[in-house]
Amino acid sequence: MSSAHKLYGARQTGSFAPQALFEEIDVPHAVVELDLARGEHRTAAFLAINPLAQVPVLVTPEGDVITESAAIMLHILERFPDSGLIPEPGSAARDQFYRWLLFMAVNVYTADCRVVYAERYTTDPSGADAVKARGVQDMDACFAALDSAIGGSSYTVGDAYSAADIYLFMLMGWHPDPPAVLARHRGLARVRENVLARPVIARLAAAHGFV
Ligand SMILES: N[C@@H](CCC(=O)N[C@@H](CS)C(=O)NCC(=O)O)C(=O)O
Repeated sequence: MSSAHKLYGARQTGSFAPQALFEEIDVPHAVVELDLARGEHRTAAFLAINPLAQVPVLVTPEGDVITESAAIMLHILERFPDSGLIPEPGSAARDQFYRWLLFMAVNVYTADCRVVYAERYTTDPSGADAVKARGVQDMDACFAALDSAIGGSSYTVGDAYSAADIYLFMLMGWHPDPPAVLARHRGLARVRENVLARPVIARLAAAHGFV
């Protein structure tokens, strides 16, 4: 049993958000970086941890395995309640935090999976291009909804920086054409700029190749 949280991840993947959250709140953690291109997420050792062959995976100090990027974010926020990166329990802002974090995980992340892994989402050997095109359209529609919810605010949930902003920053980086998204959506561009102004994020975003 290890004494620190262990995060299995890979460059430019969903492990960025929990890694950035750990670093923002200065919690000791170990990152095990896998090379997905070399199939390191399909080894027997990793499949024993996550049979889905996906990152991110968090192993808690107690040895419990948590998959699903949003669940990992929520685990960290609950375990470290002084993080300041989630609105107060019971507040209307907390509801909006859950709303948009889950919206992103359920809709934007999966749309991106259809873009990146299009061939997995069709039984038609020639259908991948259409799946990918629809995935991009769906990402665009989701980003428009997020931008509209942000309006003139500084962050995803009002004017307070939260873990939802880290997650949104990551998803914006996955779009095939981020500059086009940012040009269309001033709210998203503002949030991205505010998130990138944070030294921890700027450093990690560069390491992951997001900037
Ligand atoms: N629903 C999962 C999705 C995880 C996921 O799709 N991870 C990708 C990287 S972003 C992955 O591991 N891809 C490797 C593969 O599927 O072969 C989450 O939110 O954590």
